Amino acid sequence: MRRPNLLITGTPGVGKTTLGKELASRAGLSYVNVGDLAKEACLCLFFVQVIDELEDRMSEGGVIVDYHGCDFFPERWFHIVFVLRTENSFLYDRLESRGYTGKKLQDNIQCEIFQTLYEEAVLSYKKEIVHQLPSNTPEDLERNLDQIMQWIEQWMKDNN
Ligand code: DAT
Repeated sequence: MRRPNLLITGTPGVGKTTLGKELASRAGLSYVNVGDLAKEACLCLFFVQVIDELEDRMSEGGVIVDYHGCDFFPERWFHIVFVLRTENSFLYDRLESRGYTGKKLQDNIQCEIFQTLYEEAVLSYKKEIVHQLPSNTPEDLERNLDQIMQWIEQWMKDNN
C-alpha cells in the first residue's frame, strides 16, 4: 500500500510538533522531528546526515516530517507541504512561555511577519502542493487535522 509523505513547516512555535504527532497517530503514519535530529548531529554534517538517514524511509512513504526550514530536502520526497501560520500575539506568548527572550524572540516573530517559511516553501516546491494553514487556536488545530486526514484518505484511494 502506497502512503504519502507530508512536510509540516513554519516558524518555531506555530504548532508543527503538536499537529504532526497527532496526525501521525490518527493516520498511522510515522513522524520525524528534524530539529531533534539536529541536536544529535554535528551541524556541519547535519544536512548530509539527515538526507542520508531519511532517504530509505522517505522512499517507502508514510512519513510526516516536521522542521522550521524546508529548502534543503529533496523536492521529490514530499507529496504535500503545509506551512502553519500563527498571528503575532499568539506566537509571542507561545515563544515567551518556551523561554525565548530578547533577540531570539524578536527574530522568530519577524520570521513569521515576513512569512519567511512560506516564501521558502513556494520557492522549493511546486506551488500547487504548498498550503498555508492557520494555527492560532485549538479549533484551528482540529480543523487542520480533519482536512489533512481527508487529504490522506483521498491520496491513498488515488494511488492504490
Ligand atoms: P512547533 O513544533 O512549531 O515549534 P509546537 O507544536 O511545539 O510548535 O507548539 C508550540 C505551543 O503552542 C505548544 O505549547 C502547543 C501550542 N499550540 C500548538 N498549536 C496550537 C493551536 N492550534 N492552538 C493553540 N495552541 C497551539
